[in-house]
Amino acid sequence: MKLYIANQTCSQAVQIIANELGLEPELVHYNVFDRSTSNDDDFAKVNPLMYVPALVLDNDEKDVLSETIVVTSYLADQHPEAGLIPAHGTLDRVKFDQLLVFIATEIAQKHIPLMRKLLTEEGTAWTRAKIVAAYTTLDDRLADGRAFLTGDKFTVADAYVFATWWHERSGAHISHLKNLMAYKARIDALPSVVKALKDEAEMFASHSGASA
Ligand SMILES: N[C@@H](CCC(=O)N[C@@H](CS)C(=O)NCC(=O)O)C(=O)O
Repeated sequence: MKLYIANQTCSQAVQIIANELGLEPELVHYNVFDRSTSNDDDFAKVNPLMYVPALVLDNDEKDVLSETIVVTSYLADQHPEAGLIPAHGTLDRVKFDQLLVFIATEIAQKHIPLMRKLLTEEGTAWTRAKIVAAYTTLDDRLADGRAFLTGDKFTVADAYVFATWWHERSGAHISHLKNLMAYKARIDALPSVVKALKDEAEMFASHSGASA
């Protein structure tokens, strides 16, 4: 498999899940600013919307999967024994998918116009308040002492929250959410996360060096 990633973006979620599963996709770095790739692939042909993550499968069709929650869920579903996602067809899975869509729409995608400073003053305040409200619901979930969002097991949802931890860049203040902060520190220490950040930094450095 070939995984297209970009520096400090949601593609970290896929790297982390791949690491949890012991998979070793070939990593390709995509520079979101100059649109180059570390191996000179034309990224527009991989994903016409020019978004990472994009995962090229090893099947005959070389299918390309995009959408962070789809790519991470796909990998986790291929390895049910790892317990990174509940089984399809169960109420637990429906509730889990509900959480993933919530993270995608209420956190990840709400950060982006803030980070890019695209909003009016009123839009900025409104969007930041939505993000803080969303993180507060995650903090509430963790209030019963569970280690991760759905229990004591790290899952796809936790990888996604980690990969979209952009509140400092978007100016949303959440440091008062103590359960969430302790949870983030737990995720920081996971070997799958440490490896993802190291691999990402190496890819970014070598691609930046090559195009400088
Ligand atoms: N709907 C996509 C959006 C992914 C997305 O926003 N990717 C960002 C990085 S987190 C990106 O590739 N941005 C490049 C750009 O906007 O040019 C998903 O959920 O995976």
